[in-house]
Formats: sequence, C-alpha cells, structure tokens
Amino acid sequence: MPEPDDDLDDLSVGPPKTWATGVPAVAHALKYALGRTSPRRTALALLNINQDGGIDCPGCAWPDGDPGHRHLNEYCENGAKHITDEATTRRLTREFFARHTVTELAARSDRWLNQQGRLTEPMVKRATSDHYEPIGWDEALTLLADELRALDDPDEAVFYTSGRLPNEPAFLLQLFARAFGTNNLPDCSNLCHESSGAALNETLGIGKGSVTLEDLHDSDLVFVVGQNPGTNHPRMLSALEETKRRGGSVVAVNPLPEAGLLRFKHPQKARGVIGRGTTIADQFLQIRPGGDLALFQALNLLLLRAEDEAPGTVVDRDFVERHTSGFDVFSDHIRSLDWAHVLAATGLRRDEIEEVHRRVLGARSVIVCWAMGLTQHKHGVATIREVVNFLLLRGNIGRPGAGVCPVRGHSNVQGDRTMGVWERMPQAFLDALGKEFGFTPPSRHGLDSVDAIRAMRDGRAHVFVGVGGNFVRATPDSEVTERAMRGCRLTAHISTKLNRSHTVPGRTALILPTLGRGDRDVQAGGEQFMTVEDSMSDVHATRGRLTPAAPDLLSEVAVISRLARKVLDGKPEIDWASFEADYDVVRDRIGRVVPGFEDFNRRVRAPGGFTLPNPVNRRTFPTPTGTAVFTANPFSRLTAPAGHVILQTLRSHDQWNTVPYADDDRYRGIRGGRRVVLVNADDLAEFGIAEGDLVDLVSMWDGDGVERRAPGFRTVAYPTPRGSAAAYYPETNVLVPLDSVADGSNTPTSKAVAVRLVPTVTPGGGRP
Ligand SMILES: Nc1nc2c(c(=O)[nH]1)N[C@H]1C(S)=C(S)[C@@H](COP(=O)(O)OP(=O)(O)OC[C@H]3O[C@@H](n4cnc5c(=O)[nH]c(N)nc54)[C@H](O)[C@@H]3O)O[C@H]1N2
Ligand SMILES: Nc1nc2c(c(=O)[nH]1)N[C@H]1C(S)=C(S)[C@@H](COP(=O)(O)OP(=O)(O)OC[C@H]3O[C@@H](n4cnc5c(=O)[nH]c(N)nc54)[C@H](O)[C@@H]3O)O[C@H]1N2
Ligand SMILES: [Mo]
Repeated sequence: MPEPDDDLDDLSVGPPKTWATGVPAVAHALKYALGRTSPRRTALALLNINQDGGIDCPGCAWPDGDPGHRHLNEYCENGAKHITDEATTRRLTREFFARHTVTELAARSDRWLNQQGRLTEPMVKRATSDHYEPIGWDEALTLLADELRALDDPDEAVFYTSGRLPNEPAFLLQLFARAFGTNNLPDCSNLCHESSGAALNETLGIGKGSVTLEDLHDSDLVFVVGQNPGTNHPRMLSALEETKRRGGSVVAVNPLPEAGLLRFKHPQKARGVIGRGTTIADQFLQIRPGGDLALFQALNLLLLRAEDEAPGTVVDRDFVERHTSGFDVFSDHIRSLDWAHVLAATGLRRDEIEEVHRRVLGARSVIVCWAMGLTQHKHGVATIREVVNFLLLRGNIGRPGAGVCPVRGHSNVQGDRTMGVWERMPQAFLDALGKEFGFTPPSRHGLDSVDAIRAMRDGRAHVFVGVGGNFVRATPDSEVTERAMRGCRLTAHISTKLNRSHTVPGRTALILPTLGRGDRDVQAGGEQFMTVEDSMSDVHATRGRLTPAAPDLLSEVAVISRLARKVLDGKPEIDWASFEADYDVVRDRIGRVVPGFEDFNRRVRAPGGFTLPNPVNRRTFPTPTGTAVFTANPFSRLTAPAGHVILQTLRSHDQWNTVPYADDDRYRGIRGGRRVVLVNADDLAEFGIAEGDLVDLVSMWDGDGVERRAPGFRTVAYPTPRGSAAAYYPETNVLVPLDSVADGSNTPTSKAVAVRLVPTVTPGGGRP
C-alpha cells in the first residue's frame, strides 16, 4: 500500500525517555493546536474540556473526578491534540474533491488525508465516476435508503460504529438497525475490549469494570498490565500518582519499558513542573508478549501454596464459599502448572514473580488495570479470566480499593454498548426495546467487525454504513478488507474528517459530514447536549461550544433519524422527527428501555451526572449460577517460528487510532518517521541486520498459509524482549490475518503477528 507522504528521510532515533508528561507535553499540545486552529478556538475548546457543562474530552474514556475537584485544565496533551484536530479551521470543500480523483486520494497517507480539514457538505461518488461530487442531504439519504430497501434481506446491510458516538445517536442507530430488521451492529469494541467483555461477562456476569477513581486512589496495590498510559490515558497517571501518595504501590507488566510507567511529571501541579516527578512503577515486569496468562497462573499457584502453608490466611475462604463457584476445578488445574513453562512463556525470573507475590500478600486491596496488551491476543479472553481468578482468590472484588479495571479506549465505547450497539444484545434488552417501540427486534445474532468483512468479501453483505471511525484502517488484513469494501453496492460514512475509508468506495459511495463533539448543536427544540459513559460507568453530559465547522452539517442524531424515516416509512410507527428536534425525547425513551437510566433527563443534569450501579460491587453476580465463576484456563504461550519475531502493532504518541497527527513518538525517542520496527539488538545481530537497515515485514500464518508483506520499515534497536518486535498501527494492519482472532471474542490478534524481517529490495534490484 503506497504511503508517499511518509518520508523516511526525516527519521531520527534517540534513546527512549524514562519519564512522561510535563511542561514539554503541554507546550507540544499548544504548538500542535496553534498550527491548526485560531488561538480563540483553541482557548474555547480547551477551557471547556471535561468541565461541568462543557464538552467531554473525545480523547479517551478515562473518568473526570468529582466536579469540585477538577483542575481548570482537566485534559491531557493528547486530549488537547485530539480536540484541536477536530476544531481545525481548515475546510474540505467541493473544489478539493474536484481537484483530486478518488484513486489519487487513496494513494495519500492517513495523516495527509486527516490534515485536509473538516468535511463540509455531503458528497457522492457515483458508479461511473472517479470523483466525489456534491449532493444534497435529501438526495443523499434517499439514495442510501433506496439501496437499503432494495436488499433481499436486512442482514445484507452492515452498520459499523466507532466509540466516539454519544449515547443518544448510538441508541437511535441500534433502534433503526433493529427496526430495519438486523443485528448487524459491529463496532470498534470488537477490535478493542471485546475480550474483556467476554471474560468478565462469563466470570462476573457484567462485562464492565468494577472500580471507581476513589478505589484506585485508595488501593494498596495496582497492576497496570498491557497498557501505555503515558500516551493513551495520560490522566490515569495522575490517579496512580495519588495511589502512591496514599501509600499504595504499582506493578507494571509490559514488554516495553514505557515512559509513563516508569516516571511521571504532573503537568498541572508545581511539583510536576519543577521536580523530578513520581516514580510510578514500584516493580516493572518486562514480560514476553502473551506471557500474562502464565504470569497470573503462577501468581495463583503461589497464593494456593501459601494458603496450604498457613491455612485460612491467604485465600478469602468466606468470600470464595459464599460468592463463587468452580474453585476446586480451578485449583486442581493450577496445581499442575509447570514452572519451566511459566519462565519460558513470561521471560521473567522466578524471584521477580515471587516478589510480586509478596506484594500481593501484603496488600489488603488489589486492582488490575489492563488494555490492548491483553485483549488482542489469541488467548486474551483466557488471560482476563485468569486475572479474575487472581482477584477472586483474595476477595479482591466488590470491596473498596479492589476490582477489575479494563481501561477503555474511545470516549463512549462503553456507553455505546450500554445503549445496545452490539451484534449480540441479550434477549431481555431486545424485548424491552420491542415493547417500547411496538415491534419485534430480530433475535438472530448479527455480524461483528471480522464477520462483517467476511460477509462483504463473500458477497453476503452489500451495503456498509459507518457512523464514525475508519473501518478499512481499524480492521486487520487491509488488502482483504479493502477488496471487501470495494465489492459493496454502496458504502456510506458519517464522518467529521476525511480518512482512508472514504477512498476505498463501494460501487457508489457517500460521505455524510457531521457535527463534531466540540460543535454547538442547535435543533428545532433549541440548543442540545448529549451524554457519554466513561470507563468507570459515570454517565454525564457533553455540550459543544464552537461554531459548527460548516452551516450544512447535520448532527448524528439528525442523520440517523432522517435516514430511518426514509427507510422505514412509518413501519414501525416511531416519531423520528421528535428525536431530532429535542434530544430529551430520545433520553426519555432510553430511560424506559435501558436499565439504570430511569429518570435520565433529570439525573444527567445534576453536576457530574450519575454513576450506573455495578451489581458486582454489592457482590451480586448476574451469572447463570448467581456466583462469580473461577475458571480453569489451559496454559498457552506464544512462540515465533524459527527466523521470526512476534510483532505487536501499537500506537505512537502522536496518533489517535488510525489517524497519525505527526510522525513523532517522543517517549520512545523516535522522530520524523512512522515506518519503523523496534527490535531487540541481539535479534537484529542474529538476523544479520544492522540498525537503520530498511526491511520488509513479512507475516506468515499457519492458519491460511498466506504470506503478507508490509514493505520498507527502518529497524530500530529497542529494549523489547528477545523474539519480539513492535511497529505502528495502522501501517501494519496489512500483516494481521483476518482469521487470526482471539478465542471467545473474535478480536484480531493485533498484538501477536509472527513476522520475519526481509531486507528491502529497491526497484533497481539492490539494497538501498
Ligand atoms: N493518544 C491516544 N490515546 C488513545 C488512543 C490513541 O490512539 N491515541 N486510542 C484509544 C483506544 S481506542 C484504546 S483501545 C486505548 C489503547 O491503549 P493501549 O492499550 O495502551 O494502546 P497500545 O498502543 O495498543 O498499547 C498496548 C500496550 O500493551 C503492551 N503490550 C503489548 N503486548 C503485550 C503483552 O503481551 N503483554 C503485556 N503485558 N503488554 C503488552 C505494549 O507494549 C503497549 O504498552 O487508548 C485510547 N487512548
Ligand atoms: N493493528 C491494530 N489494529 C487496531 C488496533 C491495534 O492496536 N492494532 N486497535 C483497535 C482499536 S482498540 C480500536 S478502538 C479501533 C479504532 O477504530 P475506529 O474507531 O474505527 O477508528 P478511529 O481512528 O478512531 O476513527 C477516526 C475517524 O472517525 C471520524 N470521527 C472522529 N470524530 C467523529 C465524530 O464525532 N463523529 C463521527 N461521526 N465521526 C467522527 C473521523 O472521520 C476520523 O477519521 O482500531 C483497532 N485496530
Ligand atoms: Mo480501542
């Protein structure tokens, strides 16, 4: 795939940083902002982020803290970049699309496409043309509605969402899809925390985290596993700093020595600005990729052995007896664990694991936080189930300072699920929805993201509608996915900015531009706000303040409601116009369908909103047995075939998912280039490749025998464990096989692709 704007010649590599966040971070964000928007828009946008009555930062799903205890600047460097990227004063007009063919745009980099500015009017690419041209809203929605109505079966349509979508449009989207007759509601969660949802649903009965910010502050011991908070959840570092101030400790588990995990300078406190900052991780376990299952099994074995030696002092027997099931099967299974396998899988020393064990014994309360380093592995679901075993053993669920903390990505990815955006919503939800709106929602499960690609590839789905996101770049196996999209009769994207998905059209393609989170949203019923749910189940309002990017933009609620009116034509009878006019009306209906949202409109107007109850915190487990479930998880480890390394695909500091903002990854010491692969120096030596050499990454997967290639990556010697490597997503998605997914969640194994490094051959035949 061509990336002509990614200029390797600017690349410079320095040592990785050992601290994160501080004055340079804030200065960096402002520099980024002022390059893209006016000082007034910057100030307006930034001062409103995460303030009560302001806009919820679209950067990530980390919670805000109580209204009385927020800093004036309650956002981070990366949230600031994210919001100013949306607030840009650059505009994409019809002249732009007249100047560039779609083919030409498809050859541009992700970064360049994003930099062209905000989309301003609906555009269509017709079957006979290689250009997008303007189209009126009514005509565009009629075109889309006609294609949907012409399908033989509603299941031939796919409605993708990204977790940016606030609750109100998310609820309407799933209502529309189900009234149309399909559960095909894949979302970015399928690519993200689906493994967490699957494991937590099965073991605790609810697929969400159980801890609050207060729990985190008060915990004795917090694990941060498979996560790079310095870049992806910077405000989490402030919470961990507070944990430490109150006497708790932190154990970080990661193949990479990520800057924020080691040391942290708080940008909004004098101490952070001038001092050395706080050492965050008391212990850092540099684990081999995929070794976490073995690590938690080893910790569980040590706990069981310690209980044998001093019965009644280690395992919380009262909790285990009253609230759990499956303990015996689990404990028999763990007792057969082989230490040699553990050490091989983790790459850790036994004394390191024993040191963690002693910390656990000394901690009255333990929290485990995790993100993509656990979920995007073949045995991701099993690993998270083992984390639950670990917490259950000592009763570290449902009491202060303890619990599970899957750290979510998109700002409303958790809320979208709560609103019913899921291809497999439970029947009780479907029944409540059907009762409220007078129809019978389909109960057959729909397609998730991976299955949607398969369906489009195989000609079983013909219309793709994306509400936000960048489907072709977020998903694996880019070449397969792009072919699948091009095979559609119609692709339509409701978007704020241009991205690669718009340049990979179906026979006909629509770009439907929408208001962003920061834009003021005025409807017939007056100025509107929307709501989101963060990683800790706090539901609160978000209200944009900026003049909309263009007069012709519709809100997501408006686009979905108008489309639904055209497609459904009054059957079932739903007053879509009333939703568009006043979002309170949508919230009233949500309150009657979604448990926990009773009296929604009143409660969400309270300062800070409200917190959804999590039954787990009352030690009530809504599983079929009514107990928390211990599980026996088969031991599993990752190994690369000879001559290969396990490649993880991750985020740089200067990108937001599929959208690179700049070519730097400051904390990892990389500047001016994204086509780099970080490899252990000893592996490079073994392969006879010098640092700085240009290589192609070639993946080969037993599952389908297909060779996949991402050409032209500069090697960087980096402290990643032997046998492992790292490179940025989405440039490397082409290497991830579509069918290589996590067992039990169907999430692509984006953190484990076996690749070999093949010296790049230039067109002239030689090595550059
Ligand atoms: N600035 C910024 N913020 C973001 C995003 C963004 O793109 N930019 N994206 C948002 C989204 S949607 C999400 S889901 C989150 C993602 O947040 P993260 O999960 O932090 O994101 P990744 O960059 O994928 O980093 C994965 C981390 O897991 C580690 N890791 C990889 N494999 C393993 C393993 O086998 N075991 C262990 N223990 N660790 C491993 C990697 O070294 C890396 O530190 O961030 C959200 N916030
Ligand atoms: N190889 C690999 N692949 C991965 C991952 C990985 O770690 N490695 N991570 C996965 C994860 S965790 C996730 S969450 C997915 C992310 O997948 P997505 O959520 O699909 O991707 P984003 O890059 O967040 O989408 C960016 C686009 O969203 C649109 N947008 C932004 N704001 C708004 C808005 O307010 N409204 C609307 N309608 N549109 C908006 C813009 O047009 C922008 O171009 O990627 C996944 N893919
Ligand atoms: Mo994500």
